Amino acid sequence: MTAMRQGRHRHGITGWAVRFCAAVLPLLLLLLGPVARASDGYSLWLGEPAPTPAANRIEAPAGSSSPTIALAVAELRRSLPRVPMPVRLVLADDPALGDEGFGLRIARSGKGQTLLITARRDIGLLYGAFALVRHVRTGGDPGGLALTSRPAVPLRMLNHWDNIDGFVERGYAGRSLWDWWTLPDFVDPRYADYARANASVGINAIVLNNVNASAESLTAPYIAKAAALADVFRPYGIRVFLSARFSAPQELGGLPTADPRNPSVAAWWREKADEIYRSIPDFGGFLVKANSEGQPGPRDYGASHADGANMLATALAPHGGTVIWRAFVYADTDPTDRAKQAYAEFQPLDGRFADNVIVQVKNGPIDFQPREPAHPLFGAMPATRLAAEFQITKEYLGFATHLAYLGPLFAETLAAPTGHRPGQTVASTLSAIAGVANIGRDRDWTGSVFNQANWYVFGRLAWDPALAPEAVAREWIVQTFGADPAVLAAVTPMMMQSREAVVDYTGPLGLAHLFATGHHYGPGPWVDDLARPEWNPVYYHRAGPSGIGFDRTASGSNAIAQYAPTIAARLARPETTPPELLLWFHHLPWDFPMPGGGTLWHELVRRYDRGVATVHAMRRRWASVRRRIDEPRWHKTDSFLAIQAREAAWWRDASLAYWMSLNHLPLPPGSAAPAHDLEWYRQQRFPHAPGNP
Ligand code: BDP
Repeated sequence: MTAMRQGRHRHGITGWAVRFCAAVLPLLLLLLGPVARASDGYSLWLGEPAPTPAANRIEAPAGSSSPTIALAVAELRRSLPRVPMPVRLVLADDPALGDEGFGLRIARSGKGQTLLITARRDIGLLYGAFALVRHVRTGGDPGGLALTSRPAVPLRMLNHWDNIDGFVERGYAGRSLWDWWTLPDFVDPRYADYARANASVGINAIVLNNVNASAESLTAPYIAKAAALADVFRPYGIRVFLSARFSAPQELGGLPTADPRNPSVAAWWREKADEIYRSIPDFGGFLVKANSEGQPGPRDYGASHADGANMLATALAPHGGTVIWRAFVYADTDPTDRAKQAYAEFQPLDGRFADNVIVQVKNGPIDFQPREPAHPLFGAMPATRLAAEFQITKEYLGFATHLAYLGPLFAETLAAPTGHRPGQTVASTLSAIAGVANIGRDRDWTGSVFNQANWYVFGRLAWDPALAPEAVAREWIVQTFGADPAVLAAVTPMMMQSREAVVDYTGPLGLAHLFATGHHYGPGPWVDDLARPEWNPVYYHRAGPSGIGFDRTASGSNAIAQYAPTIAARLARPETTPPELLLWFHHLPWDFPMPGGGTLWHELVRRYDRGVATVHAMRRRWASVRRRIDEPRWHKTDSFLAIQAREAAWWRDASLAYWMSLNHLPLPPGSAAPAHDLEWYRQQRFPHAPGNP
């Protein structure tokens, strides 16, 4: 302010000219083109750097410097729109801010106002810088700022399912971002851009490799490659983890066993941990998928998951590392309901895991379906640290092509009451939140611009699970497409309705896992010939001439008994079960009367039709903003919505054709017949669908 005033006095005419241009130019630009600058999506929600650097005065903390502080200053210089006061970064020992939190406030003094970003540690200053930029870029008034913010959970992690050959399991955005071949010699500048995007939403941990891990990731050359990435990520507050194959002592160490109780196995892991920490002093630890879908694990030796996890935890403990042990287990040798198996195996181990073990539980009891009830383990292991695992990549929600904003899905689980303690939600039981990344080497990172919103909302909710998904959608829209109110008005409802649309056209009323085999692309509710019973969609829907749905009440698998009594009591009766989960918990006759007055069959059809109609509505809304969004992003999204409309109709038609072959009921009046007969849908083959290992 002071500098500007002096300038005006010294150069009277120029000053006027500058002020005139400053006032008129933005107006002119607005009139000239509602169409935003062409974007290939690379800059994500962070926006292109301002063409002329903003003239903000940024003051680094007196007497301290670090690479992280330098990044915070650089971020403010690059991205903060002009604010009418200097911005000062201050390190202050305020316990209210925690280790990663920050405060934003205005300090007034004789000389005027200063915008203060305060934090206890430099990473808090970087988070504060990103928060300030977000606040101003989304239209917030910097003058009224007075907030403190700290993350709800300490570990906010992305799990990459990236193989070392560059393939990404369930990845739909191209090859792996990590070029393992040229690492560590060539460090792609893109790695820093990736880290910056993560830091901007508070993600602070990255698992580099697939949970279906190759032991080779733990060899010296790959440790050196991981160390090069860790060096890039460190200033952004991000720690690197590796998925560890449980049988690595055999494969790499030549030991005859991987039994966790064998002293030479434990010694092998201790040495391996020491070796990793020599290269990556802040290594986060191991993520382990054990005894699940063919992966080796302690159960191979009659040892428990706790035995396996604790042995690794002992190896990491001297270095401050953590074991993230996945609870996603099910076995074909176990004839009980697959939805019950993780709880059955893990809940009895509560209290037996070491302090530096976190048990990572998928959001629902089956497998990342478009809708699942919350997993019964949340709240049921009070003496164990838990993580919730979400899938950001859309294996079951239309790959990269369907527009499905996952904020409502994430928030639904995080806000779900556990019933174990008054007021306890899933979010309040967590020590960590993990998301299976949707990121690859595509120029736009995630295969579509709208998939970027899922990366974004994952980070924002991991930081603060109480945020409303709609508010996060709005801030993402403004940062991604600009502040055009017409865009906000059209795109917000598109995003907010999109996940429910996918539920409607793939599996309404609590149906789940009806996907085609292997690649999970498209419908396959009729599949009944796979080796393991619980791989077959018919296992999940149990439809026949008289009804449909999985009875998980006391008369069936009694999975409901794994929930706290208050919740189990509600789920015990169809009348008190939320309609969205009806057929997840109940097997009901096709003519079961629904609350709205119609039959179950009619309600099912109505929802399939609603899903298809919502996608058409999304297309119309997108068409309405054609001239307001740059051509590359508008066009790609438009093409993808056309694919989604076609595939939504396919899902609806194939599913209805199949249900009708079982129940022989007519469609309700006004509902169109499927485009093809059932046989046609059954014959569709997609051997090259992406992401399939
Ligand atoms: C399933 C995926 C499979 C993963 C598995 C897991 O189909 O590719 O390996 O989850 O989470 O959803 O381990």
